[in-house]
Amino acid sequence: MHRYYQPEIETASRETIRALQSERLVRTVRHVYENVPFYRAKMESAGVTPDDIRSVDDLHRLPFSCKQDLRDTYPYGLFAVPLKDVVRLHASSGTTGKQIVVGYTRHDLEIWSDCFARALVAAGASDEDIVHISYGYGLFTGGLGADLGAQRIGATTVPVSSGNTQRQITILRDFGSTVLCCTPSYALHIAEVLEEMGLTKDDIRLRAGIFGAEPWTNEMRRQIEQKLGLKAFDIYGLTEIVGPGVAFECEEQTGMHVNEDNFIVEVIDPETGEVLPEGTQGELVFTCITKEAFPVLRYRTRDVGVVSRGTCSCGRTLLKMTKPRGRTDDMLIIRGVNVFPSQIETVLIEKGYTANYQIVVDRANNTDLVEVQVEISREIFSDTVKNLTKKGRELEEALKSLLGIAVKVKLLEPNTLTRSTGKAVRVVDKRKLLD
Ligand code: DLL
Repeated sequence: MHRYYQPEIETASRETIRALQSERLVRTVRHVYENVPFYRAKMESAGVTPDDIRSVDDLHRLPFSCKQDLRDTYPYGLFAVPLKDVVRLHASSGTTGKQIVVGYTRHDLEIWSDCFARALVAAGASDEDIVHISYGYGLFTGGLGADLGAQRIGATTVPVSSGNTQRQITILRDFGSTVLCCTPSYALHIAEVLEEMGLTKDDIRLRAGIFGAEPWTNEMRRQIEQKLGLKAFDIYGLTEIVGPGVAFECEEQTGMHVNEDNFIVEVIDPETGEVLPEGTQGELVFTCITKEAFPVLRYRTRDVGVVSRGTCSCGRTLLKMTKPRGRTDDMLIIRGVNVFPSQIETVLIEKGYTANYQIVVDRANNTDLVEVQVEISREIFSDTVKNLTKKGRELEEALKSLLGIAVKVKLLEPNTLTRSTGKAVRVVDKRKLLD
């Protein structure tokens, strides 16, 4: 069994990585400047040209990019190659109804495969393994990203996708899967259904799990490990950068190694944009330096974390980031799906409801539950129960079709929700997501 997938990178010296980063950054900046009018305009207004970027030390001179830029250029405005060279699209929710769209060339998919392959090998996987993938397949990057990595290392890939937990367990048991890839909350749910089916971890053969796409605590890790009889590894990523595999955890389980040969990470003060020294908490910002189709420059993730470059007992020299400790915006992650309160508000207003609403998020049986509570006018409230139920259902349907996940609606009498004297409290999150 191999310890590293690409030791020449994963254990490279600081100088080697920096030289590689500098060379690739220079090339990428020129590539986007020449091919993406948006970046050219942004750089011009910041007074920077590709000639000013000669090494990683010049990175801070480049302007930031953010989710709004992806929405403004929807769908293909940030692509740096002709569409005929793009072999795959993925998408994720934006802050309003509009999705954000990203593209990959064949070469980009190769890079992504390598990134996920590193995560699998770090979790002890090899071509001897059967990798069961329950991340959703489709426009979400989880399923197909894990799939690329599993095939890359020559493992036997089981592309189950999400849903139907009993069937998942039958497959885990009958196929003898050894590695599980899914969201951590779904892993716990699988553990629960396993128990309900009268089975235990001894009835399955899982050894390792690669879990990410949402915040999870070390307490959850302990539960998953104990109930499923595996070692649980964290994995981080976001659609805009590549999908899962931007950073991955090793056996030390104390943070995730960033794939620095492909992505340069910076930590900034979210208020001022100032770059913070290593070891200081701030907003994570990534620059893609190897992608062809969709290389974002200094992308503000809104994820809050810390990066550090200590020595790791696994021997990897790639710097490590902590689990994201929160967000600088109000994005919620519900069953692995990104949801913005503004998306919900848009639907409410479109459907003629008041803006007096609250989103209550909770977790029961390891599944996230959302209830949208909204006040209705007195006339509507005095309608028949039958009509009210119908109205509630219609709203649930509209929300589901926009968000892609089911939420519950509760229609309230006027003036039921507590009014705030400052900012309205839109979200009540009762889940415990941080250690
Ligand atoms: O969630 C990609 C992914 C798929 C990562 C499978 C890991 C595994 P998005 O849907 O674009 O992409 O959501 C990205 O999810 O900005 C974080 O806020 C959050 N997130 C991702 N991984 C983790 C993690 C995928 N390990 C957003 N811990 C990011 C905490 C995570 N939050």
